Amino acid sequence: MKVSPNQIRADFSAAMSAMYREEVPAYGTLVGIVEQVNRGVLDREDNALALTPGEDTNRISAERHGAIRLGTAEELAMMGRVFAVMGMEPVGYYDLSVASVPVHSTAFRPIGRDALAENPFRVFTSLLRLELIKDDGLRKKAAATLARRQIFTDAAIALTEKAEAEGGLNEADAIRFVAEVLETFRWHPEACVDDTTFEDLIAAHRLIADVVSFKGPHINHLTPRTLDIDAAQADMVAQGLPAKAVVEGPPRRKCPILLRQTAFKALNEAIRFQAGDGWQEGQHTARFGEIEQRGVALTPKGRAFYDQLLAEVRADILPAADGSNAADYVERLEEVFKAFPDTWRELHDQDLAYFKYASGSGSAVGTGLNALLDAGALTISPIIYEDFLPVSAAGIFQSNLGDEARSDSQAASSRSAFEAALGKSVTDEFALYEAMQAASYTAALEQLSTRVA
Ligand code: OOG
Ligand code: NI
Repeated sequence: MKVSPNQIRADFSAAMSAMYREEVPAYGTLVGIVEQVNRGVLDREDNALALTPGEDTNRISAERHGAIRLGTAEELAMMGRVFAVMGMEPVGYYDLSVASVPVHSTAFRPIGRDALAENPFRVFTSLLRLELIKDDGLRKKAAATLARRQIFTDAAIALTEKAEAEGGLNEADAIRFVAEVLETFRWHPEACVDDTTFEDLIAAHRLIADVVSFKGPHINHLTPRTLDIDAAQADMVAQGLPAKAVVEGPPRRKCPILLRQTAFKALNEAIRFQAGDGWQEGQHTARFGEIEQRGVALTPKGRAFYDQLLAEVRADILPAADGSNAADYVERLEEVFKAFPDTWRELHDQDLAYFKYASGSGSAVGTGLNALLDAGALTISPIIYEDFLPVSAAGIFQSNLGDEARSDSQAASSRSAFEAALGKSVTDEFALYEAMQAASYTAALEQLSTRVA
């Protein structure tokens, strides 16, 4: 009997969470905060979030995303095959070079409605763009260092090949697969470059040093999903976690849209460089903690409106790294976003967001979608946004790279190069939400017509 990819993903997500709790104890504190806040929200009677009972609520306690940064095309292609065994496909293309971060990225995640409901684990996966290192010598050295490493265990590769050949894994192999793949994400304090090279890489970009200098692409954060990020952020501060100054993304609203995120800053960690026969001590900031609140997925029209309003805010005021203008930034954000409708019906009727339809208890009077919704014959609930936001991601990257403003590494977006490295194309996230909405509509109408008949 084969284990379902959904089950392997759930097991892997749980194993990763357990490992990261040991590696970064503050992550455990975050999980505790989020669990408590979520219980409070779910106990409230009003269900203002319009969560679909069961489907949206069951997954929350196990929901999280992680992030890794890979060094080469070969690493990305193999990672894609490993994730596929767990039912995770590349969705979306994120070009971070526009924010002076020398990577481009995708999110590996489940795509079907049932798969998401079972376990929505996702991994934001970045590929270093070595071509953005200006210094010839350093670029070659970085490439040579990366070419020497093997980030997957032999067994992880063999089991991935077996799953591909046989259409899945049996239980013993699935357990082994989870343990072997976990090794790729583990932290190793031993650098695989000397301290001078490390300093040169840091000078080129801290992110480049993080990717090139270690044995593998250590998981750099794991993010539980909270249903009230402002409450969770306040608890973070109260418990002494070094929280980021502002929450990234849209402001607080009655009907949450897209994604709001905040993080605590990366820890200073002891690392070691090989020096002669012994080791030399060093320091690195790599790993941090993050929480997120997810809202409704926006249509292309809604997303364009969101991007426009956010750009308007950021043209006026940019959040300072030290948090000194945080209150002003939030005030401006809230003011500008008043233009964005804040009821589920308006978001639906104006085609700004995606919804799941279900048949309701009202009797069907009249025809047409709006009449059916008005009568309560059809009901809507938000389709949760499962993806990421490039401006927010850039803010998260930067808050963990020492907040250096860099404007010297901009480069043209290169989606086709990314897909060539991956070995397949990335799925368009809008098409997925659209299909989910359409399927729910058809099913709800069918249910309604059998009831009327
Ligand atoms: C990834 C940052 C992006 C998010 O939640 O937007 C991200 C990284 O730092 O490698 O995880
Ligand atoms: Ni993240």
